[in-house]
Amino acid sequence: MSQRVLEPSTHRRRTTGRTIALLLAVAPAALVAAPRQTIPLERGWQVRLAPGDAAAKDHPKAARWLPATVPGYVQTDLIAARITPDPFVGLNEATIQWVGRSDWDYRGVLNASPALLARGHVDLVFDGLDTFAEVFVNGTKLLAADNAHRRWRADAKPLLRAGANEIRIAFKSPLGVLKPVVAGIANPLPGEYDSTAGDEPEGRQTSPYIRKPKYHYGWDWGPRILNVGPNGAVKVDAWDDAQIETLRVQQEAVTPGEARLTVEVLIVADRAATVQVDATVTGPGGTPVRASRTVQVAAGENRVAVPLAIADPQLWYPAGYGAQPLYTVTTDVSLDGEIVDRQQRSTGIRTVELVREKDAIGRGFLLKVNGIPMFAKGANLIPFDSFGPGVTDARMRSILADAKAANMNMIRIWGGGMYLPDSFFDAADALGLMIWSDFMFGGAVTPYDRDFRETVRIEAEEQVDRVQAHPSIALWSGNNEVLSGWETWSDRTAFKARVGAEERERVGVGMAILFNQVLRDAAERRDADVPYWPGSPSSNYDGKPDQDGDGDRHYWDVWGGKKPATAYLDSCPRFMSEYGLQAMPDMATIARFAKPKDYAIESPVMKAHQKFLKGEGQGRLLDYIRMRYREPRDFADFVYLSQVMQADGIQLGALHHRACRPVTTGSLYWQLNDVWPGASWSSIDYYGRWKALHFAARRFFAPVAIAAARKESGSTSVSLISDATQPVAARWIVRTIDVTGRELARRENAVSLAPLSATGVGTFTDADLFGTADRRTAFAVAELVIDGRVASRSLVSALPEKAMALPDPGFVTRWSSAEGRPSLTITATRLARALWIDFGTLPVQASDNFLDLLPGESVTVTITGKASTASLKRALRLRTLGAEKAK
Ligand code: BMA
Repeated sequence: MSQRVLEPSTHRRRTTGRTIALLLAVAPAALVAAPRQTIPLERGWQVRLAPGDAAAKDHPKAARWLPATVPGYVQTDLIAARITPDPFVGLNEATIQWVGRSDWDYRGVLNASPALLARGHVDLVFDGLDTFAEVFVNGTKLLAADNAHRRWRADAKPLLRAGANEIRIAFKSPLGVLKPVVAGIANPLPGEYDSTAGDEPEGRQTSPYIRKPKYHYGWDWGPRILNVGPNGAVKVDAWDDAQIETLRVQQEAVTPGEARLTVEVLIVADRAATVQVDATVTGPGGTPVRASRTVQVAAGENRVAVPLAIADPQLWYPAGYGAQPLYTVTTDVSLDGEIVDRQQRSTGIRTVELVREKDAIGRGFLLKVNGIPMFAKGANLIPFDSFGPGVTDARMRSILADAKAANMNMIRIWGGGMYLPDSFFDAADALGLMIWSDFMFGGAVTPYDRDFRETVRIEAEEQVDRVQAHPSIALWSGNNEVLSGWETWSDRTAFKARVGAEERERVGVGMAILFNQVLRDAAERRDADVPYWPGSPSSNYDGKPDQDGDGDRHYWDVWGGKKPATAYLDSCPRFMSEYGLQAMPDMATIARFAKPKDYAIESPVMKAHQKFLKGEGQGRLLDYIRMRYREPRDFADFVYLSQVMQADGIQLGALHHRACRPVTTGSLYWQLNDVWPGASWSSIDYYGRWKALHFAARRFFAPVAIAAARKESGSTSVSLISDATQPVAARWIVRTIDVTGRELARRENAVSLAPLSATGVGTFTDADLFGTADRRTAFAVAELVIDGRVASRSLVSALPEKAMALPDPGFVTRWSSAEGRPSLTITATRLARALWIDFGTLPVQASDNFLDLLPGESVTVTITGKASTASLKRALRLRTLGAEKAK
């Protein structure tokens, strides 16, 4: 097969960098101070097993050159070429493991014109190489890479000739490189999850020693797929005398009358010269503000700061508090009157403060944006896919839009994944979502050697520089669970005992230097506008991590510790950054990876798609269902009940956290999304389908809400919650009704909801609420009424639903059409608890779902997705916790 030529791409796709290729098709030869030219190299790449790799015996087709997607992973190329089956289906995860254990060669051709070769520098830039790679140009080594979270750049000009040039990237298997290293270490560092593929001895993980997305090694919600390949864009970057390496935008001071910004460029110059830096900020109104500086630069790196003042700045607000106006910052660097480079950033003006006041309980964790105290409502984001580089901007945007639709205002990017592209932050900026951004450490204890610290420093500085202008970034955080793990996890306690005091000290101090100095410096110096937090959970080294009274908290006694969801009610943490319950995805999603014969709770396929305790999570799901609900009638009922259990449980926790304001200032449940189709804590599944939890979140995170939380002791507290910045006139009503709608008791009152607060209405015993009513059929209904409309409702029963006598709701349905979409009205004759409007395996979604309907109440939903009304009618099934309608 002949090699194809890499050519500048003509179609648009996501690039992770933000360099603007200046408007030149061909660089004119021998012109001094020509503009920088950036050419993406995306086309014509090929990949094959490295010659001599043992895998060729079993996979001979992989030994021949195959088309490769760049950026991308060899795994997805092999799936596309049908050399290895889709690992998301059935038990196929096992059959892709050989790929990450093999070495791979990529090749492509760079066609260099004389004009290109006349440039002062012709750099090859790799926005990502995952992970151990060597790059050769025409057979000569250009660079070696060993960190998938960094950018790699080298001047290839000395190796290039006019015409075709071969670019080869030789990737070594991450396991192949590190297993012998770890085998030689007496006490290897504790890592994350042990290999489920039998390719690493238990307790001897290689993952602590590599800078690669940690979830590739398998997580408790995702498969083990050790991806290999260029995970970022590959570019040619041609320039002569000077180029802009980074552009940062920093807020110096923001008042209602003026925002003072500093635009800082890092200029890399080839020689000493006089350069002019022009900065322009264009606001939402379109009027540009300009400032210039003429400076003398030396050969090498030069930082030039250009101060700018914007009169009457329009502030960026988180969703729910105001608009999201954005400003465009453009900088031009000129030499001898010619613009040689231009870079652009989109930014927003806002202030972010982390208030850590000491009080009787400990120390708070309150984010203030533009001076407004925030209650953070949201979820934790894991990577969008097992195969990161293939994720489109549209997919990222749609998950974030779904988060906002569920009244979230904050998303935490969890540290076991990868740094996300600018387009992710663009979407968050536009939607008004605050982003809590972990540095990429998933839980493993970190090495303390100098080289490791240095590569992390470079990685962190590059990543902060790249995205710091985005107003959505509200916090940088050092890691996920590394600090709390070091304190309490049993493997770490055993490690500390085993290695003795000196090594224990070295490891502990190494982590403190990394998270409290190296990463703190990278974040605070390069993004001084937002706070740095050394780890999630932590108390900023003021005390032990993961305390209720201080800092942020990951609470896993529910699910991990098997406690019932009511345990969420036992305390008011300062900021709950993780808590969660699992659920199955919908049958429509299950049908994508399983066959009807696999539709059993503990079938091998279902267990393979349940990563918690290697499949034991299925039993845990059943345990949680049995705590409160009926025994599943069949597999589809198990799926339904798992979602009801998850939604009810997280609702209880989230509303309790909101009711704990001002002690508690945030509630981020685990987890928003999935990397593949399977059972997990997500509220949106891999194919974007909302689980019951996501519909519930839209209600329990609504700006005003009523919380009625019953402890197992039998006392129910009722609270009114408002995120509004102004008082809201409302009425609360607590009624006791039976399942036929008979009202047994009623309490109510008019109130003015105080802004940004939670107010207790009262605590009621079961006797107060239910008196002598038959508790098998009685519910307390707490409602918040605003402008005559029920704005929020919570249902409470004295008995778990499994011990109640919930009737068949006696539904009446009516189909119509709204704006060209099928629309369904459902009326309940008797109380319907946890109604799920189910279309089986049809790929559709109802506009609302997981509803409680009181006797006589109706709901109308529209249906989106590909299915005729006739097939919708046929597939429709209305599931509830009540008795099934007699057939
Ligand atoms: C938390 C997270 C993840 C994990 C989740 C569920 O600790 O940080 O590492 O997936 O729990 O177990």
